[in-house]
Amino acid sequence: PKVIKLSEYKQPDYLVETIDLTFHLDSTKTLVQSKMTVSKNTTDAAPLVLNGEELILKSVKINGEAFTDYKHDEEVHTLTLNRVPAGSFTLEIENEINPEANKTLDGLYKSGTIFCTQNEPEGFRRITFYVDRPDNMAKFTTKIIADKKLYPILLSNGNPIAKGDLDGGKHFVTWEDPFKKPSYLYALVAGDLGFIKDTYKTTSGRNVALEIYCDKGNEDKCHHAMESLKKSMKWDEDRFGLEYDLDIYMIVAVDAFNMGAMENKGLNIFNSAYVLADQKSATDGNFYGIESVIGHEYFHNWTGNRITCRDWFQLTLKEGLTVFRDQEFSADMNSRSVERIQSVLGLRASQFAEDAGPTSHPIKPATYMEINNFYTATIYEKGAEVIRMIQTLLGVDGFRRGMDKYFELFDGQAVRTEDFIHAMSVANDNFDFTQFKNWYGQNGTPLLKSTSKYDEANKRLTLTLTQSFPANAPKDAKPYHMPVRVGLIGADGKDVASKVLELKTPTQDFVFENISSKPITSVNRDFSAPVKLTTDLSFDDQLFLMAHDSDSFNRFEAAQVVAQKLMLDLIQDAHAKKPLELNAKYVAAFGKVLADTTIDEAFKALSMTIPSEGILHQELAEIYYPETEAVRDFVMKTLATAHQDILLKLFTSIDQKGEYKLDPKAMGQRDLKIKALNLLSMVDGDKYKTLAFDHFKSATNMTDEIGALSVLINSNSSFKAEALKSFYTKWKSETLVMQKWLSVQAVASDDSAYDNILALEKDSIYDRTIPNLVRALLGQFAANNKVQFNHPSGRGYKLVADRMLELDKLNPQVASRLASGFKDYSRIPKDLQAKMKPELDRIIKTDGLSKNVYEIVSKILA
Ligand code: HT7
Ligand code: ZN
Repeated sequence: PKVIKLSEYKQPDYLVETIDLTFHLDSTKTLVQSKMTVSKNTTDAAPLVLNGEELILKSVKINGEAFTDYKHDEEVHTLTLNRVPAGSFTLEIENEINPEANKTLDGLYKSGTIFCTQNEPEGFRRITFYVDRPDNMAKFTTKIIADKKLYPILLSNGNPIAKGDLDGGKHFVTWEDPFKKPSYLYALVAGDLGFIKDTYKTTSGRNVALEIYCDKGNEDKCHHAMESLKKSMKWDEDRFGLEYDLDIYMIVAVDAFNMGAMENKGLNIFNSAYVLADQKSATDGNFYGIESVIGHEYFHNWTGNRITCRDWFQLTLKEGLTVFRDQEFSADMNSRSVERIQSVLGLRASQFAEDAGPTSHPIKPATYMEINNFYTATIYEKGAEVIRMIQTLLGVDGFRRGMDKYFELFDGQAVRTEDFIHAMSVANDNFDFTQFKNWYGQNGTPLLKSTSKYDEANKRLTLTLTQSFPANAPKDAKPYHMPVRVGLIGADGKDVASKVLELKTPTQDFVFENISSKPITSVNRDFSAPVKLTTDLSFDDQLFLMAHDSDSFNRFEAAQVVAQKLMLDLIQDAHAKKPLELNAKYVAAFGKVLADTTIDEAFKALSMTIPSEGILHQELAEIYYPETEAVRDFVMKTLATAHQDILLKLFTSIDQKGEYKLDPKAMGQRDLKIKALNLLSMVDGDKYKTLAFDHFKSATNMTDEIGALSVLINSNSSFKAEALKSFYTKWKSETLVMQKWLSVQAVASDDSAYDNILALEKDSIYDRTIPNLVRALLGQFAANNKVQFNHPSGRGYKLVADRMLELDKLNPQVASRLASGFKDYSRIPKDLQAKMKPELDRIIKTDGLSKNVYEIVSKILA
């Protein structure tokens, strides 16, 4: 496959200024008629090359006359028109598509009975021939013609401007989008949909109609999404002064969807998992996720749609910025400290692993084969951290000035990350971002070391910060400009100093004067820079931070640092077959956190979380899967056995009898109960497993129900089979709940997971054309069932390789994401490598492999 390079960017030779589309919808033979005004954008003698994939070309006309001087190359997916008129001209094309046969879920396809589209990044070329790139911005109108009974609701971007009945039981609706946009933001939906409606009045007094569409019967599950939408609209006005700009905002929920959601102008299309929720069928995590994704897509209206990307190398321009905005929104709507800890845990689990592995890339990559492979944790989550650092350097007000300047300079344009930085700089006295830009072009998680010296005689503390690069960073990597938030804490637990330091050189000393006694340093507070930090703090210093740090992130972090260090040592002991023993001071400190009545429930629940297997694996030169799992189990069992009384008290003292609430306190309480139950279930004997089964049976909400089921499975309880069966009987008609049921079984650590997966694939609730189901079963197995995926027989590798090859023929985006489990290849023990390598070879040698899978697997094998 061809490698696309940022350095070879060239403006389009032709631009489409307007496009009028007419769709004659039919499940297998949809006729698409497009009428465009096109103008030349270069002085070179260039033919007009349009993108087009899986399209049956019917006719071409230029300025109303039949045109035949073209070449349709179906191999390279282009339509080349030679000798087109020199000035502006109209181009009319008719083509046919087959939405029902389109299982890639890109372009126009059917999710059940609903017609819908997904065009980012390059789906529009599967609808009609077009200059399908984001720097081609055009005004769109859409006329949709369809059977009125089957498809009473016909939607597209913008405002409806005409509708009416037609012969043969058909009807039509015409939509006009007044804003110029790239084709990736184009959308169309048709179906017999249920809906809920509301309105929102903007600060300037405009009324906006809000509509959420779903499968009929699910309307009652759309209210949380609607509330989240209204909160998002208000928040963007309050925080960034940004109002919505159309008269109508629509969201459609569909089951067959490749990702979470899509920010099409005025007509968002969502994976139903990020819209539908009620107490009985959705967990607190689902409710939280819906609010955040609804916010994310809404915030794209300004950061992505009004100002879009010049090319796909700029993806983080809209995604990093919009993730930062949705994280800030979630922080304001919920608990800021819990939100920050959750985002950092997510970043470490996925982005740090990605950045250390074979597909490591900077937030602004220089090359790609398949752009769909670059919708990654790096572009999104590390991208958001880079934006957060800009805010930390400029301050919240300075950042807002920069955002205002960004819209003033670039509204309505397709721009680069450099343009964003330029706006931030000019709005802030030309702040110098020259060195900061290194964050955009260098891959690898930076390492930061902190040491300190206290000079008793001069009452001076010197903090030395040293930055360095990981082994996979570019050879000529340059130091980063990073904001490091630091606090100095006195013996009484109070801050004696706190500031943001700007580290620019490899090593820098920062001097604090008038420090009356030796303080404990708290470095990288609030995780101000996305780095791996090591410090000279002792075990006791960390315990002190755990108890006293005024920065909640570092209070949480101290417990993680301590646990991680102990667990990594224990993994080596386990590998050397030495007996395991857990540090008594740590056991006692853990108990103190449990007993501390000043900590709120949500924070306590987070503090009870010990480092995951994935996090521990990142620190191992050679990954020992069974030993890591055994050590985690040992630590949990030891902590639980030592503190069972207080854990039981935590579990029983939280009364859930009252009204079901979704506020941070109630969610924290449910989380704490499940975390306590999970630990208790590790204690020998059946007592607490019975408690878990009772909790499962008496659950009145999904957080408790699936939480308890997961505990029963993880502890391999004798109630497991009965619980799984009753859950299935109760929920088998609800696909979103069945996805949870599949996942808890896919990650089960015992040997049965493999056979269960084979059986579950045959169950009537499973459908391999629905990405959510594939991800719930195979995706969870490959990514999160480390021991069973890496089974010594190699059967886990073979199963996932088989499924990747089968799915690659249907949906390459889903297939390539399944490859993530193979990314540990270079660090697994030799005997496992000998099993994994033939599977990777088999994949890469397959004829007709997609470039999606080829790009990932070739990087793993490189
Ligand atoms: N901007 C969207 C990215 C996207 C996508 C969404 C749904 C299906 C396929 C997709 N490919 C890329 C999602 C977002 O970041 O908001
Ligand atoms: Zn996004």
